[in-house]
Amino acid sequence: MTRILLLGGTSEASALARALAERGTPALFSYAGRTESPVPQPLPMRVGGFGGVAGLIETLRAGGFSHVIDATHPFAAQMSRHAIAACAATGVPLCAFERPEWVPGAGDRWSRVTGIAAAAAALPEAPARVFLAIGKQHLAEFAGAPQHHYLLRLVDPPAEALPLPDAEAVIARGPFTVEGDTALLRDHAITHVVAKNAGGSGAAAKLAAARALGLPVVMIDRPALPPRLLRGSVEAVLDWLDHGASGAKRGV
Ligand code: 3Y8
Ligand code: NAP
Repeated sequence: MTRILLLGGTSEASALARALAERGTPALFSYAGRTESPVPQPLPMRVGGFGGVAGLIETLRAGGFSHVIDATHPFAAQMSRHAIAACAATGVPLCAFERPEWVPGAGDRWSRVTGIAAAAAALPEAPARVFLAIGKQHLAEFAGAPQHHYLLRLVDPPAEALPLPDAEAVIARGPFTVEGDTALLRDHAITHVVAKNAGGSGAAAKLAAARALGLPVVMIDRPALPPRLLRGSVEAVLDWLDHGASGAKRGV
């Protein structure tokens, strides 16, 4: 009996949810509960952590799940590591659904760094005006560079004071447009953009805007993950479900 646990929270997960709902494949869509009102899905949803690897193992067993699809964000590394461990422990086949990383093109002025703390160190000493488009979970890592003016983009209004002395937040949920992001960077006289190498289209607008305005981008590389079976499109994931998963062993 097929029953899928879909670890979501990205555009890819939402696209896959639509495809599974259209086919009538039994599936449960899982959000971490990071935002106040996540986008509804055409599948039954659960919101909140599982309680670590042990909690996820318990969920897999109690829920009778036949497959796990990890369609979380490339920077949701802990969730992905937990999925690898729990699927290894239970023998439930796992497939990661991930978009390719962005690569610089003509006109891009990227400096690539490893880890979010390194992004703060990559900014100039002299005060700059920085578009910090990495969400809210890692802002404290920029507290060591208080001389800059920071423009933040958050999904929900910040619940407590921002950990940066000179910061303002725009509240918006992507996907974003090149026109909108170009106007945003220009209106705020931004001199530097900091971004995670998320890949996909939902967060790419700011890179095209930075290119159009000739702005430097500090690009944070993705965290490394253990090897796992990976697909890059809804069709390829569905093909795995239909043909590959039965005999699939964990790993690539
Ligand atoms: C809770 C679900 C869909 C999914 C939309 C994608 C596109 C818009 C772009 C910028 C970058 C950022 C951030 C971003 C994008 C999509 C996608 C994507 C980046 C929602 C969502 C959840 C989250 C969590 C949130 C993080 C934050 C990261 C904002 C929903 C809207 C910066 C990542 O306030 C917080 O604590 C926010 C936390 C994790 C990164 C961070 O560390 O702060 N996403 N984003 C998911 C859950 O609870 O499980 O609320 O509806 C989903 C989307 N965010 O179906 O259309 O797929 O990438 N999300 C980054 O890429 O850098 C914004 O501003 O340019
Ligand atoms: P993370 O650091 O990898 O995970 C931290 C903990 O959050 C996990 O151990 C798990 O808690 C819980 N969790 C994460 N994703 C979950 C999911 N889909 N369903 C249930 N529990 C989940 O995760 P994150 O980076 O905070 O990302 C959280 C969510 O936001 C994910 O759905 C991700 O796809 C989405 N998102 C993240 C980013 C980003 O930049 N990180 C960008 C866009 C969207 P337990 O240990 O209790 O099980």
